[in-house]
Amino acid sequence: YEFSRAITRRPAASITDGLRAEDIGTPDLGRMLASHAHYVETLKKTGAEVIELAPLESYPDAVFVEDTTLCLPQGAVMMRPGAPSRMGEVAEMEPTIRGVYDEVRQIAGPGHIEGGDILVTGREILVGRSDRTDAAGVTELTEIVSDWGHTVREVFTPPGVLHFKTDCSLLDGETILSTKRLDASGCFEGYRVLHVAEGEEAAANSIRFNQFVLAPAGFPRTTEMLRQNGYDVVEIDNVECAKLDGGMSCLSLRF
Ligand code: CIR
Repeated sequence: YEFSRAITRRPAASITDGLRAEDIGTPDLGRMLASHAHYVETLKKTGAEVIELAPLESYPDAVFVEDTTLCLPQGAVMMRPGAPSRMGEVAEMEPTIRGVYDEVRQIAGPGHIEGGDILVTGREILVGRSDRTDAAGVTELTEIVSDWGHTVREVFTPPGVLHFKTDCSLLDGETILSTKRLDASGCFEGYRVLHVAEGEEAAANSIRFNQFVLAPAGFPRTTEMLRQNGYDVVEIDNVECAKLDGGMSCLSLRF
């Protein structure tokens, strides 16, 4: 959760065509740009360098950069998204990654894996199988990162939940913020787990970035609980990204 850099990409006008499980309204670009600017400014406030990429009209979901790459201290792994419309985002991200990493590996397939399903903790890498991440994708990632000394543990994303990290986030090396439904699967045994408040499940997609926890606004009981536990929470408007099943983690690559 301690990072010196992040990569973000500004939302494009085509965001209105972004993927969504359920149609709860068309995202408003103006409001999304304002929230995105607040998000980027908060990352920068920690002293981190933020590489801000230009909007990509041809990929409506490209603002959700997290799904394209796994950034580790030893190197980066370019993902292979399970959503066909998002496959091309990886090649768009690769030159930026090569500019900051010497070691870049690629999930070659046939499996699929998206960054939103990967949680890197202080001791292991948890990968949630989901509609976007399959067994072959997990196996290929395991082969790559075990070369770098990492252990991968395959876990499962609850049915109807887009990504593993839709329902959890890392608060520090040993502490996870999770929904009760995900924690009930037992995947966080041995960790300290804080639960989001009942009815505030969407607050689980927060991120710890240096001194701050960036959390979606509108979940007051969870925010209060985090503050009581000593976290410095910055609330970011996530109403527009939420229409596309996106949250705090999706909007950046952090390393
Ligand atoms: C998608 O369905 O792929 C996008 N609309 C949302 C991606 C969210 N990404 C993430 O949770 N890492």
